[in-house]
Amino acid sequence: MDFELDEIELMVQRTARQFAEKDLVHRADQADDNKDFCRESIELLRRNGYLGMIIPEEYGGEGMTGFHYVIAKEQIARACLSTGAIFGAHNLAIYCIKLMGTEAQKQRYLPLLASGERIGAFALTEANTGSDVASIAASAVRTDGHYEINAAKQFITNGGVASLVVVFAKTDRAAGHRGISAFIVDKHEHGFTVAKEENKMGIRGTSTGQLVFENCRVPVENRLGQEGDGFKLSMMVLDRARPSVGAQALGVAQAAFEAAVRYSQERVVFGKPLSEQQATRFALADMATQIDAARLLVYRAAKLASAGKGRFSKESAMAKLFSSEVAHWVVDRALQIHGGYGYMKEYTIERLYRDQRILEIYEGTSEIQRLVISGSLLK
Ligand code: COS
Repeated sequence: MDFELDEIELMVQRTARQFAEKDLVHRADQADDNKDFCRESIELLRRNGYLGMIIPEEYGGEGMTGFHYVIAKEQIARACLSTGAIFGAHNLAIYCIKLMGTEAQKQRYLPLLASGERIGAFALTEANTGSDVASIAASAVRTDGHYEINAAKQFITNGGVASLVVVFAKTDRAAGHRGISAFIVDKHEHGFTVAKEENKMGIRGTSTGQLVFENCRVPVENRLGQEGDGFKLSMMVLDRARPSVGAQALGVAQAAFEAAVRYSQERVVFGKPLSEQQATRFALADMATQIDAARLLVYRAAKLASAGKGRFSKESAMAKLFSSEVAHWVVDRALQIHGGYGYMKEYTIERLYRDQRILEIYEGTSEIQRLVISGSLLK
């Protein structure tokens, strides 16, 4: 597979990098203690046309592919992982509608998501289940042309700011994973409450909410696909989203690597810069090699996701697993090169160390990725 970027891909990369360097990088260090950060990030993404990036032009979007999305996300995350995560959660809802939405649902909701009149989120996880999707407790009971949804969804990225949430709930409790259905819930029309916003270790510029749906009445027309299609939809969306978490990992790893290079050239020990010491040079060489290897896996998975043919769960899981673990390792090495300064809040590496840790957890833990990969190998 060829990974040389074509002219349009290079343009997407250049434009995203300029946007990230001009508008995001200087804000990223304020993400930790700024309550308005998330809304400001959304506004920046909106103004620069990113909210509708993967929405077809006929529905008000930019008509770009999943591969373009990954290229842009890498640059955004290199400047600010919180903004990358906000961008990602919005697109989870978009992917749901693109994959299983009817023409009417696409016409109604995609333009609202493209313009930023609605901000998306993906509500699958619950307090008692994240990895084991089939055992969600949320219920959706059909009555006179509506479903009544009762659910408490946990750790929902964009939770506090989202106005269009794709909610997964059981329509048939006896049918296991085949009893799960997905619904478009519009906060303005159907209502739900944000019971809690989490206080997190990293990506503190994002809003992570607990969403409560209490007797929430949603018209039958808002169901995505058929009753029972929800589990499959969630898996299909995660297959497409995991390479984009990989892109977040690439961005963070790249930022940490660049910080380590800069610091090692400035810091003098034993009479010469750190960058002249063999131990540092070997560490930098290993970091760059790992990042490149991760990039190849992420780009391969993103190209497969863009082509959209067949199943690419294994490649997608490999990309997320490897790149998130590389990000962890690279940021750790970069912090070590910074020595005591790396542990201090004045240095960006301290935030990157906290920020990157989520990458091995959300959108499927590393353990889940290993299950998906081994399941595919042993089939
Ligand atoms: N695409 C399409 N269909 C898929 C699929 C995919 N990627 N993965 C599974 N399916 C289908 C299977 O074909 C099977 O279909 P049938 O009902 O026709 O038999 C069905 O879904 C069940 O598949 P499987 O038996 O593999 O499911 P498991 O219950 O074993 O669960 C894991 C699989 C654990 C991999 C899944 O639950 C998972 O990915 N969990 C992690 C969820 C996650 O990432 N949560 C994070 C929060 S979301 S931000």
